[in-house]
Formats: sequence, C-alpha cells, structure tokens
Amino acid sequence: MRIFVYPGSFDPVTNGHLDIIDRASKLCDKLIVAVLINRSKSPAFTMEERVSFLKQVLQGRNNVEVIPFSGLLVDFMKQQNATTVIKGLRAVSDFEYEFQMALLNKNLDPNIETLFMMTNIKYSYLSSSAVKEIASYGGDIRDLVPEQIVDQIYNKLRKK
Ligand code: COD
Repeated sequence: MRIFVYPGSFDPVTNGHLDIIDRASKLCDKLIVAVLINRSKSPAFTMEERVSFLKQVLQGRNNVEVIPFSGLLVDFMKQQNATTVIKGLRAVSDFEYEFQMALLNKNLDPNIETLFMMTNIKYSYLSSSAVKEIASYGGDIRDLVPEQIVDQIYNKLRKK
C-alpha cells in the first residue's frame, strides 16, 4: 500500500492546499494530511481548529485522512509506514525552504522521498497568511478558502 504524507501548518487550509490534496490523493492508496507545528510561525488557529477545518473540508474523500502530530516529520512517516512526502511549490521563494527541508529529512531518514507538486496557476499567489490578513480587515476570502470554513475564519479573525 502506497502511503503518502502531505504535511503543513494549514493555518488555515486554503484552496491551494486543497488542490494539492486532490491531485496527490490520485497518486497513492492513502494520503495523510499531517498537521504539524512549524516552529518559525505562531499559528492564529489552534491545532484543534486547524484539524477540524480540514476534516470538514475533506469529508467524503475516502483515501484522505487528517492526523495531528507534534515532533519530527520523519518520525511521523515511520509511525504511519509512509514512504513519500508531498510538498507544494508556488514560487522560487518556496523552493529554497522546501529544498532544505527535503535534504534535512533525507539525511534523517534516507528511505524517505519528497515529491514536489507545482501549484495550480489559479492559486500561485495564495497563502494562509494572505487569507488571515484579508479576513482580519473584513476583505472577501470566498475565492480563497473552502466555503465550509469562511464564516469560522471571519468569526475568529475579523477585527471588531
Ligand atoms: N499552492 C500550492 N502549494 C501550496 C500553496 C498553494 N497556494 N500554499 C501552500 N502550499 C504548500 C506549501 O508549499 C507546503 O508544501 C504545504 O502546502 C503546506 O503549507 P503550510 O504553509 O500550511 O505549511 P508549512 O510550510 O508551515 O509546513 C511546514 C512543516 C510543518 C511541514 C515543517 O515545519 C515540518 O515538517 N515540521 C515538523 C518538524 C520537522 O520535521 N522539521 C524538519 C527537520 S528540521
């Protein structure tokens, strides 16, 4: 069974993430969306909220599972019998960070492969940070995130 892992902060999940999830889930038997801590970012949404958003959005996708994890990605991969990490690339700026991560992970566990998927051109400008900034000022995020979570994002971030 080919098990792939798509790790991220998903703070919150965007349509760009969702596009990668849909395309990656066609390449494996099971895709695990792993909600991990990125120590260089302080999240706006709690781990519970980020996992709940993903579960709402991914309902009905049979070979996709959402699992929270704190620790090293390579340890999570081993625990889940997963072989391949999926990463999304938007621009050259993503490449530098992701390239370093892929090499670090390969060094920690030589059995792990990282598969890079190019962004869908529609979402090449889209990031969780942009969504949070726009939502906090009451801007329109309906084209940026799945509709099920739009109101929940405004409720938490919109400045009163
Ligand atoms: N289109 C395509 N891809 C996208 C888009 C988009 N619009 N937006 C984001 N992505 C991709 C990102 O490039 C990334 O691959 C993925 O989606 C998730 O993005 P984020 O921003 O939600 O998540 P990150 O980048 O903060 O996640 C970083 C991790 C949590 C994966 C990383 O810090 C990690 O592996 N942490 C665990 C500890 C560890 O093992 N560290 C490594 C050794 S030091």
